[in-house]
Amino acid sequence: MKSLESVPIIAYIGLGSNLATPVAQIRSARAAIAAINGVQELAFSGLYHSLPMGPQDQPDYINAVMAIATDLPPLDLLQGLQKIENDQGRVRTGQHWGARTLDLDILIYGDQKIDQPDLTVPHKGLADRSFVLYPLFEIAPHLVVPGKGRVADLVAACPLAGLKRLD
Ligand code: ROI
Repeated sequence: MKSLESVPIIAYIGLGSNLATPVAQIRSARAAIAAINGVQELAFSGLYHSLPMGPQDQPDYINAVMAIATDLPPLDLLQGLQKIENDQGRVRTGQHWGARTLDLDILIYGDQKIDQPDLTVPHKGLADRSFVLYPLFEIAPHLVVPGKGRVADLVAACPLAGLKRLD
């Protein structure tokens, strides 16, 4: 019998960038995520243009959401994503909610709730971020977010806040 260890988990990754040609950052991150050992791309949302949440003296963002199947444990997946952020030139200035070349967040990891110093899943800000919910709804309209309810209901309760899908 197949061991449960080897059954892949479906996870959702949030991608965001507002520096150094954001559209190119997101496209190259998509390819890099799909190339991680133990990760398979399942779906990728459209690209969305969004106004900065947090300090307003920074450029607008490009956001997207990617669905993957993975047999990596969550912290290994996180490590793979952080390596991609660093490889694409992310500089950690220490400024809270400042501009970034690339931000990769594990939004959802199967049906798991994870509360660790380096990782909270589902992502804390998920329910009030239009730039996460709308692309997530686009690729997973029937999804139930562990502990937060149906993505369709979360989207219905979340104003667009200037979010626009690019063609
Ligand atoms: N604002 C937008 N629009 N998109 C993001 O990806 C994003 N990421 C962040 C903060 C600084 C909170 N603001 C954002 O980390």
